[in-house]
Amino acid sequence: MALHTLALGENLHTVLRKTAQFQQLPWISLVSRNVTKEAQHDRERSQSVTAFYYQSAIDQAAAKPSVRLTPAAIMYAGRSHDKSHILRSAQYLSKELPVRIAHRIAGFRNLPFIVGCNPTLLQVHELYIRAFNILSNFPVITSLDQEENFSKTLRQLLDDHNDVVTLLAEGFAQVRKHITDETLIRTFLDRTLTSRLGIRMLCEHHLSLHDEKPNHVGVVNVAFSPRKLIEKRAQYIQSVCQEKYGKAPEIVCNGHLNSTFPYIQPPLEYIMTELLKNSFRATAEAHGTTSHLPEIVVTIASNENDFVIRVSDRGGGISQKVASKVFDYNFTTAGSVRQDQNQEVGIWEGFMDNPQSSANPGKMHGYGFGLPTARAYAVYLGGSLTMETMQGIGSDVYLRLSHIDSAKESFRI
Ligand code: ADP
Ligand code: K
Ligand code: MG
Repeated sequence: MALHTLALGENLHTVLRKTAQFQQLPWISLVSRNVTKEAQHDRERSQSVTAFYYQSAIDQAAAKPSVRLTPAAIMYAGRSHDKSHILRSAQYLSKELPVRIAHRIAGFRNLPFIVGCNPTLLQVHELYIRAFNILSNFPVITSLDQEENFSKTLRQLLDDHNDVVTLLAEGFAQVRKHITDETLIRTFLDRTLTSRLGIRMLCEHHLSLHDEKPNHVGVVNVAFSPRKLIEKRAQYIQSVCQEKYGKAPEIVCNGHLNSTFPYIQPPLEYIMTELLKNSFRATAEAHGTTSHLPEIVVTIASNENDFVIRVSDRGGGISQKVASKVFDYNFTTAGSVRQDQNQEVGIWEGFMDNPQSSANPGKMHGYGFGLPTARAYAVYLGGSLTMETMQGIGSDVYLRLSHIDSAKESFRI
């Protein structure tokens, strides 16, 4: 069957089921591009590729519901000297992760055929199948020795999946021309990115149960200070901005400067980095001829159930034509994405252990993933992200997030 005889609207799954002849098609070999790093992966690979066709284990797992926990449940899960809490956590993850991954694989299979067979997206699809195989074949964990192996496997998988966001950004940039339905992409990416965020938070939480860090219960920083985070990220972005434009605006924080509360810092760090980069870039570009730049003002308000961070810039705002698209994935006014790829999308690299170094080689913009990803994360974390802009003047972005320890039931991870 020739590729051109397929209806473009059909999804990959349907098409693959239709004919086993597909196994001989040359495009399937593209799947291996960059994936097979070592010879030992070969066997896994053939299993993975087989799983594009024979997927009953994945189908069964995908039919199960995911068990999502509140941060409070995660945080206050009893600690015990005999480390049985670590064992329980591993048992939960070894059941839960294959289900979540299977849901994502189902998402890839339901992409329209022309999208799903893009080599870069197939590469990610295969990474998920490989992770599914590794985790669902993992023996039942009953001892701390097994748990240690499981943790090693998790760490390795987290590393293997570091570039997934960059690959998705590249893949979707390549297939955009084939897609007319924006909501299709948005739904897929919102789900895939937030599910990945949840999985990574759970894994990092589990891994960090092994070592005690001051002020932390696993992934939760019990004395999180929004101001400190903002100032730290601003300092980094300032240096990137300085390098790129030869100047950078100052940042001023006001509002509830001294508030601290328990929070899971990494996703907020990602969101704030993206918002600040946008404001720094807009400010530097809107005031191209002057050396003095208007400052960026960040206001913090922390209340009973939620907290709000407003980023306010004088970066010239956004025209009406552009404003309707800024939350679209891959929409950017940065010119050719190839020219200035924004590796910040891979910020989960080194996620948790050293946020300072996790910031990738400095780029101020890139694939147009900053705002949509930040908004998807905010919604996943029980909040919202909105933008008000005054063309010719500047923009205000409001990030609202729920506290994880409020009386109101919070979001689930
Ligand atoms: P990227 O920064 O990679 O272009 P984003 O999703 O972060 O992608 O932003 C999309 C677009 O929205 C930017 O290219 C820019 O045109 C516009 N934008 C975002 N934030 C601001 C801002 N604070 N001021 C002016 N324009 C902005
Ligand atoms: K965008
Ligand atoms: Mg951006």
